[in-house]
Amino acid sequence: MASTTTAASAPAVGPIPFKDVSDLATPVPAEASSEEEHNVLVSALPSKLVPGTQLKLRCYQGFWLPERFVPAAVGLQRRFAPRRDDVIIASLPKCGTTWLNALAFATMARRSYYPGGGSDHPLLRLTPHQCVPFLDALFAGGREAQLEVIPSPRLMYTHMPLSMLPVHRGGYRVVYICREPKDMAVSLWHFRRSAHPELSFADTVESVFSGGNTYGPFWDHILGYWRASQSVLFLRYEELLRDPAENVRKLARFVGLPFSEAEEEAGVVGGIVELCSLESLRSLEVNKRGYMDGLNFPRKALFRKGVPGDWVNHMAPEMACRMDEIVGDKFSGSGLSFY
Ligand code: PAP
Repeated sequence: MASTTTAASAPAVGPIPFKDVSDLATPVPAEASSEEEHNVLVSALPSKLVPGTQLKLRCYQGFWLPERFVPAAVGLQRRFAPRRDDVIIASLPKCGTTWLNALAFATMARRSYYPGGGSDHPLLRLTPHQCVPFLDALFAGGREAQLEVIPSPRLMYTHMPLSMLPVHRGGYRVVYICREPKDMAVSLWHFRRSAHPELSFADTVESVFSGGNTYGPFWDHILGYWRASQSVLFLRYEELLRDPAENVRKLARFVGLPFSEAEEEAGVVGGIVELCSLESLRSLEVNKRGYMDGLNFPRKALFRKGVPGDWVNHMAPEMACRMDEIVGDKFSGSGLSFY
């Protein structure tokens, strides 16, 4: 990965909204032998269901991945060919991915798409997730060739742990976002409930804090990126809420596209923050209606409350205390804390 001090050269034409180009490359059918290999590999791994859902997880190299994404992890490790100016957003689900995708897209694409009022910005007609390709789904679905048609610099996102990315084939930049774990669990429960209304809150929280939830254990996921934070830009959802403009500037510097004085004076940073605010995204038709691509979750479930500390409205003090003890124990000595 690139160091935080490396500056990228002037941008080419990317990133462009992925949805606008994703039909240009046809899927490459997996070879029968490699598909068979994958099936054997996947079926040999420990498995379990996410409580209250039919989503099967498999434990691959220490992480509980959705079953269909295990071949994606293998594909990412073996075949993903990052470009030097790639930017990858990484996160656990419900830690601010949608917001960061929007902010990073608006920041990196600002010379093609002006983020100010009255513009026809792609984020006004597409969801943030439609603008930024999801590596896990592309590699799981044999659609990775679609990444080749995107002009540089590419912006992509993943929920995979750092160990599933081809770190030795370096040169690209990784931006990670983490969130206070109790709030992450609360957000996850609300999101899943939009498709599974009977889902138990206690079961969801227990599964998150036992380490067995999607892409978990969460502590290993977070610590993997935290320990690499010399080269990874490590952001926190709560910090983004506290000072979005400063975090956008930090992001722009990290991807080698710092804001010029003229841009600062023209209020470009404020324009990006406003365009990507929860209120703004939530009010758009494209984010209000329909379902997430390929999933049975309504898009609007991604835009809920967006506040720190919502766990207090859901967890009894004893439960919160127990979860804090787990977090204290798992992050002890790491230099990372959530309080
Ligand atoms: P994903 O990983 O499945 O894409 P993600 O976007 O990380 O989900 O999580 C959704 C959370 O981010 C929601 O938090 P909540 O349930 O606690 O409310 C959602 O409200 C919040 N969120 C989405 N967009 C924004 C935004 N523009 N600003 C602040 N928070 C946001």
